[in-house]
Amino acid sequence: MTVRTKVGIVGAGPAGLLLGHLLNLEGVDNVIVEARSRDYVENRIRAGLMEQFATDLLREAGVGARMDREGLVHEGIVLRFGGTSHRIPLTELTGKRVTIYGQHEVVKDLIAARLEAGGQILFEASDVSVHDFEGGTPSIRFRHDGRDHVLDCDFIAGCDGFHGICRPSLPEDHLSAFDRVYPFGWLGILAAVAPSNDELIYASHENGFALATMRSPTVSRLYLQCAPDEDAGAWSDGRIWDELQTRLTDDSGFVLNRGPVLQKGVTAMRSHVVEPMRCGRLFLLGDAAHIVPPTGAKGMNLAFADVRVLSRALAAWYRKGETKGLETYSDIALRRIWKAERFSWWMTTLMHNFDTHSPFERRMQLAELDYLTSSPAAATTLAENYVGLPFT
Ligand code: RFL
Ligand code: PHB
Repeated sequence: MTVRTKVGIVGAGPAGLLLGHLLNLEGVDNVIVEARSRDYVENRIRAGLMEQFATDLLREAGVGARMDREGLVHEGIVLRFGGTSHRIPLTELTGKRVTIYGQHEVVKDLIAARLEAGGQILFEASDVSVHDFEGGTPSIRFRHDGRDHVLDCDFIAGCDGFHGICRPSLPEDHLSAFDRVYPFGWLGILAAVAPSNDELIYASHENGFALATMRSPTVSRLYLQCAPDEDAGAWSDGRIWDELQTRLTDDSGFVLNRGPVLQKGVTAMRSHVVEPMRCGRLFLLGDAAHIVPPTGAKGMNLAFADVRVLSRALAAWYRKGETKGLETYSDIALRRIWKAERFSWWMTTLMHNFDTHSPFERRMQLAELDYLTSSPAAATTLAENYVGLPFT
């Protein structure tokens, strides 16, 4: 079966769903093709922290109501090292706030808005492939409901994440890739227990990094630095809580709330960027083009930033035939991406233990943490990156 649309979107993660929604608001029809089921994408626990621009964008697009009711607004974070806690007052330093609201909740809200507006998402599509985007007649081919489909479109948006098919479909000599693989991962848990602190705690400890974050007033999310190929099954719940308590302890007698572990998993850490993020009529967005280690909480925020730039460019093309936005999409998006890549790499390098580090390098980390938490200029540098740099 052959269907025609203006923009064919591959992937119903945060990038694909928000792009589809913003294009609908501009009257640009689009179809989303997703490999997984609705249930799977709505329950995939990943990001939690949203920059102010991201919450503003969802609100302006009419999909922020539940986020405004249930999201937790934060005005600071805690850095913990050498047994002491130091608060970085994000809002005091930058005027901006960040919000804890699970990525899967954003995904649920965007799917609900699309289906309510009569839009479609083709879940559980298989054998998805992209064609003829270097010429003027792009198409997406896939199987759905036991039948072969062809989606003819003006443009293809590759929003299919790091393991998707869009990026590898580009001619090899078209892309330059930049990579850094870190020699550790994060063991993450979701637990049915109230967060132990109102604000996120980032801890740099001799045993390794730990992060205490949350999803709601009754659900905690916690992470431990571990080996990149760590077997999560080798960690009993008791061992995880004990190690979190060790790494998160400070001199005020901090005690971690413990509760039932709902989910457990290991995430590898890498930085990755491809340039350019366009090939003819195919555009790459979000994790399909770049990933960051989660330390700076930038992945979903960057995906939304790409969507903001491309949705405006496509709207201008359809409204006024303007090509400038499409031509500059990659350069504009990459300026923000590289700064977020730098920040995520820096914060990861600052807070984690590296096997290759000597005691000298550990002292350098501690000296930098001391500087960050005692100099308003240094704290502001961290804060303005953490809350999200302004759009240029
Ligand atoms: P996604 O979310 O990977 O979505 C891609 C979608 O494409 C589908 N797909 C295909 N569909 C059709 N055909 C194919 N061949 C396909 N192949 C794949 C997939 O099923 C999926 O539905 O990419 P997107 O939309 O670019 O969004 C990126 C974010 O998911 C990611 O950057 C964040 O989760 C990163 N991240 C964080 N980002 C933040 O901004 N703040 C955070 O606090 C934060 N914390 C995190 C994170 C990521 C983490 N993990 C697990 C990697 C914490 C963790 C632990
Ligand atoms: C999360 O809430 O999952 C989260 C928050 C901040 C990070 C990474 C993950 O830096």
